[in-house]
Amino acid sequence: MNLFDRFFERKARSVAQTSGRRGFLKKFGATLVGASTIPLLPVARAADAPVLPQEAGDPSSCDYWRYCAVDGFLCDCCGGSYNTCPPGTEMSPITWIGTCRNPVDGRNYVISYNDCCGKTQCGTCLCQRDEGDRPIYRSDKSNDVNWCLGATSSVYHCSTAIVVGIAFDKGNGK
Ligand code: ABN
Repeated sequence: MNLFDRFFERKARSVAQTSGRRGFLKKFGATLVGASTIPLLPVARAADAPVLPQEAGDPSSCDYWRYCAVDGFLCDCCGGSYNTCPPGTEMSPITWIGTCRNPVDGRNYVISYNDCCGKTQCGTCLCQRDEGDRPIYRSDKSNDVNWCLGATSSVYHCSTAIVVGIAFDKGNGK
């Protein structure tokens, strides 16, 4: 008998000596029940839920909380809304990102200021709050950029303000 056979024979005898059929079924059943609970554990499920902050304020006013770092014409005044482009325009795939405090729940949200492109500039509701903006020579930190340069048409029309997540402060997890 080779080593392999002897090893399994010994294991089988040891299992037979230490457990009866009932014991085996009990352990097997417990394993099945335990395994079935694994998908119920709270594994990052919250990350998939959309972030929908409670709203207050007027999205066609420059004072609206989402616009804290915007530089552009508000799409809400141009036939679109704070998070959609007006008909006939295309949303830029590259954007300027800001962090704004929602006055309703006191939390900070990450806002993406996607430009809408393909029509000449809207011309109403110019809003320049510029929080976190740096001079254009720091191009990585400047919002004074036409993000339509990354779209099919480079013609800028207006800017949206889309919540893309909650901003957590370093350290306290809030
Ligand atoms: N992102 C708004 C914008 C567009 C064109 C030029 C400057 C700023």
